[in-house]
Amino acid sequence: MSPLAANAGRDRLRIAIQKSGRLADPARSLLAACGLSWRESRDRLFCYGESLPIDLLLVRDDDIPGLIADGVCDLGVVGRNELDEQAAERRRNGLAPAYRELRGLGFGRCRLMLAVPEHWEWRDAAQLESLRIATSYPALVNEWLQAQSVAASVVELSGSVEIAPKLGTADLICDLVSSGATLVANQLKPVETLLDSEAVLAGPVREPDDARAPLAAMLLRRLDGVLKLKDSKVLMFRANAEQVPGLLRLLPDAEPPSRLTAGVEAVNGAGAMQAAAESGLLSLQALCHGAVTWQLLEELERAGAQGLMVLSVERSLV
Ligand code: PRT
Ligand code: ZN
Repeated sequence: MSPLAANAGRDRLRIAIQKSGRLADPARSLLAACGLSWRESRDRLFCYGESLPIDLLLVRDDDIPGLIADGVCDLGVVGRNELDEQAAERRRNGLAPAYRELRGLGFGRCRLMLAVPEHWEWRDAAQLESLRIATSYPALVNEWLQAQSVAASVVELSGSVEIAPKLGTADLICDLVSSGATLVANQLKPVETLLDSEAVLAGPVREPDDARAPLAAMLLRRLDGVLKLKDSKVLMFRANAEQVPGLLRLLPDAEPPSRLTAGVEAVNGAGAMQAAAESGLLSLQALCHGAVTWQLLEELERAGAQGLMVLSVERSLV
């Protein structure tokens, strides 16, 4: 489909996500947390957006960068590894960039790593001269080799990369690693990281200038709210003004002190606030990113905090 045909008269936003695989469920959950809902189609390739004019296209992850480049989709959720590989491939073919990463989404984390047989003594990339590297990411590996000024040959494989050294089709590999168990099972060890990857939201280099633009902006704003609050908690407590600096030092992951506000919005009720005001205590709240453990609460209590309460954050536009 030509980009023009794909784009003509579209007033609904279309997002490509993986149909099945590692990124499929988390991508859906994340979009649902942004307030999107869909009517499932029978063929399960296209889901019509019900709550908002935002539809889903369910595809293979490898197809997502191309669908964005062709204007068939406006956004896509795809691994950075896949996006960067196809971008490197475009560069190799002298094509202009066609998509860009808009947000890291914090799931599907893995690393593209060079791995060598366990018994090798690894020093540096110069060792790779004239060797064969099996990978499903030839463009990224070639760019990396070039940056290292090393001439090695890249053997492209679409799957089962890690058995290539055993089969004798390559000397080492470059593949995605998450737990590292697959490498261990194949007597390989990771030695260099070429890319830190996670699922990303990708979009075209040129944004649409029609009804899809405000939809995309709204989605990004909601997404930022969801991502920011993913592991966040509101911590509420009371303390004397002079104890506040010491308490803040115990909350390194909290929003800056300016966000720690006195009184007014406290949810522990007017009665408690009144009592706090009368006793000369401040009612305080801090938005904390990261774990708020029992141990932290106990330390805060020892440092003078009273009436500690930890609350989940449902939604926020910040
Ligand atoms: O059908 P479709 O083409 O859509 O799916 P796919 O089979 O190409 O992709 P899928 O679902 O396997 O992976 C989708 C994306 O998940 C990848 O592009 C990465 O961005 C991300 N991801 C995260 C991973 C891994 N972790 C991962 N561990 N993708 C693949 N692996 C493989 C890796 O290649 C190796 O074979 O898992 C094995 C290693 O795992 P560990 O835990 O033993 O290190
Ligand atoms: Zn794939």
